[in-house]
Amino acid sequence: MNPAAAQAANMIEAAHEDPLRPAYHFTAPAGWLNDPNGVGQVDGTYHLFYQYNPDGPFHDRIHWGHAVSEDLLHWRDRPIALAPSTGADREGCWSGVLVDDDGTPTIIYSGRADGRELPCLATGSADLDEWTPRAEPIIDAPPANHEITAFRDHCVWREAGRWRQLVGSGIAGAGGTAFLYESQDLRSWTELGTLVVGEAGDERLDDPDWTGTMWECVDFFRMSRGADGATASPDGTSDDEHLLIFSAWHEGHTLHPLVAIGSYDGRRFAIDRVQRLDLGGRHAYAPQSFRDESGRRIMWSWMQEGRDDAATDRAGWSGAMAMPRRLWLDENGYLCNTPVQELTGLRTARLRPTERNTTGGEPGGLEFAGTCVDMEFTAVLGAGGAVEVELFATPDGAERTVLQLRRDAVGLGVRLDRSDSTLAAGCDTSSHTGRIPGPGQRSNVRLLLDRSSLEVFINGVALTTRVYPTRPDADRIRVTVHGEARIESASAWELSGTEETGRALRP
Ligand code: DQQ
Repeated sequence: MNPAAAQAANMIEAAHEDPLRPAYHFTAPAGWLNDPNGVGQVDGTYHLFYQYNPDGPFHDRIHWGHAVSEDLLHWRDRPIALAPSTGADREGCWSGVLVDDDGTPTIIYSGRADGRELPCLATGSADLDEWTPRAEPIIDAPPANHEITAFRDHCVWREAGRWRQLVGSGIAGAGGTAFLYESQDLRSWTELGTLVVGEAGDERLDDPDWTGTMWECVDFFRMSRGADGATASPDGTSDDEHLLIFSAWHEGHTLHPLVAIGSYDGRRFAIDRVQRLDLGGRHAYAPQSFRDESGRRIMWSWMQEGRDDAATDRAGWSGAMAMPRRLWLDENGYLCNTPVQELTGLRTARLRPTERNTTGGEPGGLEFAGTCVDMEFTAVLGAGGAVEVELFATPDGAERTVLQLRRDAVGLGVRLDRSDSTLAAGCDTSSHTGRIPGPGQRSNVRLLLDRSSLEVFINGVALTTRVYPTRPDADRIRVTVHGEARIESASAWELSGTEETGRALRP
């Protein structure tokens, strides 16, 4: 075996042996994965392209990996779609989208060369397996009349018989933005100015609502309250609202995805309100959504790692996709997300809980065991009542991740405490906190555990995070209620793994 082949085999083997690699979430064969790209459904088949480095578990010389699925759960690798060439993408093929150009599959992406990115285009074969990039960018420079912080990532749609494109950016001294362009043929573009400009103000890296100085991975579409999302085109019904999802970025910090909701007049977007898309912030970064053939708006995002480079290097892999989620606007105009219903198809054994007594001797808790688990329950919380769920916990509590839901004077608060989530050094153990909108006492809670990934959904509010327990007995799930609180209909299932066998770094 030549040294490169031996290195590839070692990386794949290390990834397979890592007990913390998710079993039912999509990961690359090994190496590095970041943003979902070109997500869509063509003739019934779902396509997931993704930012991929097959040469190691670090961000470098980014390719576009490609996988297909019929059920959003089981994926088959396809050949790498894009690789750095000698042209405008010679340093990497960064994020972008897939569109249907009158029957020709077409990718619009950010080609990186000379330390900056420019919009590029590649055309594909009918089966989306072979791609031919154009040597020259389709927009040869960022807008000249602004001092910009960066210029990359794309959202492309049809509007009034023409193509429209947004490119994520930021204006120095002002805030994040997206530049709007128009084209007849996807190759020659006219700039129409900024869609909207954020207000960055002072640097606030720890503020989960800060909109940052640059907007990565802009995703623009419209939706009606109580219905699934359509395209960004303005010819919807009068009760439609427009939504701009972006990932707030600042000088190399990938901060968190946010959603701006408002109205669009064909040139400008007037923001009415901004909300967090996921209370786990950077662990659900760079989301991209599409409308599937059944009309659902489905979103993918990148579950960034939270362990250090040395651990990632040993593991041979980095990055997983969050479960694909269905998006909808509730009747109050809040953007909700929940795992696609297909996921229940992975449920195998139903987990039997054991009743636990509280420290006062009263029955008040349940205990399950498992690390690849889908669990749901209803929490009924009166004033001051709380529910606590310990996850990935050892029997002695030396390792445990704690989710707490508490009803206080203002409403329902959630806290995810990772301070004891691992005995390993070098992991991100910061907490996530947030509020769950709505006045009711009942909350539907869904938990997805997958070895090092944890996704929580409470009444449509998502919290995605990563934890790295070290002990093999860190498999307890303990639910405890405090004060005016009770749990109804708790169920949990083990989920089966979905990874294709015999994967190669360059399929
Ligand atoms: N990742 C890509 C960029 C994008 C960033 C590079 C977001 O195109 O801005 O891999 O994670």
